[in-house]
Amino acid sequence: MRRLASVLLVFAASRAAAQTGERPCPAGPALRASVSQPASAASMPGMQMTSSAVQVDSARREIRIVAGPFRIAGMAHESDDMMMMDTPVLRVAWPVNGWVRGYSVQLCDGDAAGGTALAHEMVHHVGLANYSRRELLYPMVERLMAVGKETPRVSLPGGVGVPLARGDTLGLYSAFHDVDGKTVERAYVIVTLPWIPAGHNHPIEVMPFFADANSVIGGTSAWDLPPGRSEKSSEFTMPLSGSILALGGHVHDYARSVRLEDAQNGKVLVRLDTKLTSDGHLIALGKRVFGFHEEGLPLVANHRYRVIAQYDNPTGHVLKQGGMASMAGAFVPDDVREWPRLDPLNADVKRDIASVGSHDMVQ
Ligand SMILES: [Cu+2]
Repeated sequence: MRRLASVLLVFAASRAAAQTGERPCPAGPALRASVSQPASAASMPGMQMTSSAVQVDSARREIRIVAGPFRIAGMAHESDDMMMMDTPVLRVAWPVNGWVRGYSVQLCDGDAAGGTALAHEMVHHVGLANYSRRELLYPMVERLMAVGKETPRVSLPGGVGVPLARGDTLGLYSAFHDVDGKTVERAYVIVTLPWIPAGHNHPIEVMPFFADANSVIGGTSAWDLPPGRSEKSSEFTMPLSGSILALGGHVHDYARSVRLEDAQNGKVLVRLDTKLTSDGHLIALGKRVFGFHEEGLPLVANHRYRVIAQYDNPTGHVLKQGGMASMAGAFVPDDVREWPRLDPLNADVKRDIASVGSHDMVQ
């Protein structure tokens, strides 16, 4: 439960919006045929291995990643606790030069004769890591986009895109759970990424921004939440200058706010407040859009900043791993060539790569 895996989740579209324009699921046989089997499966007749395929739809300007089959086992639910099934990370080579401007996820039944969508509630989260680029602030691979059941689609404003190059390596990770105890033998995930091809109008180039109040590489960034009022903060130094165009975040129950401060003079730059139930459970965390076609919030190279979370735990006892807080959004670097390089030999980066998918989740 590390973080809000996607950064661009701040632009997550509503469920209603996500349903319009969605393409129907392909029929089961077409789905099964679209994902070729890895060579290792040949030695096991009748056995189907989970794999993935990338399709380029130039007419619609969409890249589709099809992955499967996944078996989603029905479980007897004795409590509300969700039994989650994590899938292995599937590596995918990005096929085109250009900019990604959104992300949506469908779950389809590979055993249906016709095209049949499975309940979106079965998707706990589906995300993409980018092994070819570093996070801005941490020695970690970029978490490009992710969605969960509450947010089936991410959509950037028109004329805005995240750059990806042909040959970039992405990792698809996901987690599912059953609905009503029913087992699905062969589910397929289709991730659709609308893209702006290189050579067309150059969009405003945005990059994911992520800052954690308790950054832990390769493990969970949750902490044990003490009773009463408390704060958790961590500082970072900007590696390059640029501006934040939009900022959201992720917190847990009993959080009051998360804010970004100038660590050198204590000035509050952005503060996101929570909406809580009367007993302190999280309803929503605010977000802030500075605007895409106007000035964003400037952050300056080599300057120190701080992320601070405020909590008020009314339960009277320590909540194990109860605290979590991060801010995530879209960032425009002044000069993208100054983006910090990913060093695959760095111990932190190695630890992070080994943990992709296991601590990333949307909720
Ligand atoms: Cu969390």
